[in-house]
Amino acid sequence: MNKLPPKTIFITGATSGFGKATARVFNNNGWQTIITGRRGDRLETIAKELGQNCLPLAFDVSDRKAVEKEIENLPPDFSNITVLCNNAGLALGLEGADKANLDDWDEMIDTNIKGLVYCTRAILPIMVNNKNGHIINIGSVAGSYPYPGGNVYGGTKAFVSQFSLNLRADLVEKGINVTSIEPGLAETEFSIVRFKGDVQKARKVYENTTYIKPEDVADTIYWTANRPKNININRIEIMAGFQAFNPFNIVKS
Ligand code: NDP
Ligand code: 8X3
Repeated sequence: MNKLPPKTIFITGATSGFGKATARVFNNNGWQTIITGRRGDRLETIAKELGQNCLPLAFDVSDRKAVEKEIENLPPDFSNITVLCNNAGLALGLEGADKANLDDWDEMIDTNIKGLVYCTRAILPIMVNNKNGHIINIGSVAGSYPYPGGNVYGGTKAFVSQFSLNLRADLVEKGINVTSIEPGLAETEFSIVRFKGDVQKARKVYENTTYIKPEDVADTIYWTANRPKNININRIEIMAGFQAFNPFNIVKS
């Protein structure tokens, strides 16, 4: 009997955190794994660890032409993408809106919104042609619950959540599933990036608490990608066991 061809996942932001853990889970389960990010040296190291079923592609998701070129030039063995995991993203700064750096806002919008949209649009024709595929977008609890300093970061993640639902509305008749996975506090390089390399400040975020591990998110992505076709998981929100909601901030004079 002929064996089914291996499935292929395309993961953005696989040089660290959720993306790297996700690459490991899928690859260990026999999936062909396309790992992407800007740091090519890291991609090479991960590709060496994962072996021949892994294809590293170094590019910036916010560079529309680069995204289109990389996807147009996928080697035939890796071109039948089954799952696109739009994970690349970042928060920059935690200043209030009146003090925030506009360049940081631009970069978050360019990466978390435009990058995600570019990758989605470039890969969709492959899925539509195959009448099969699953887009798994990484949002955040910050897209549903505001917090001081979350401003544009939270806004970009609200976009991810709503864009995912609208994508699903467009793609339901084409056999393509769409899911938005929305985690809370997780220890990755996220806070080091947010605080521009200040490791001490980043470490404080995770002090004396229990947070989500990158492997927890990777397992959730793997579970989502392996549901039977008669269901679509629209949205999953995950918080750390010791994270919950704040009361409203009522300012009294
Ligand atoms: P990390 O900083 O550990 O990983 C972010 C990844 O995104 C890196 O691989 C980075 O690769 C990649 N990336 C960033 N900018 C670009 C770009 N312009 N082009 C290509 N790749 C890029 O953080 P996380 O793993 O935590 O973050 C992954 C996703 O999860 C993000 O979308 C984040 O917003 C979201 N999230 C994180 C939470 C957390 O608490 N950690 C909670 C909820 C959601 P490189 O620098 O090599 O380009
Ligand atoms: C990352 C989680 O709460 O730091 O998206 O914004 S949070």
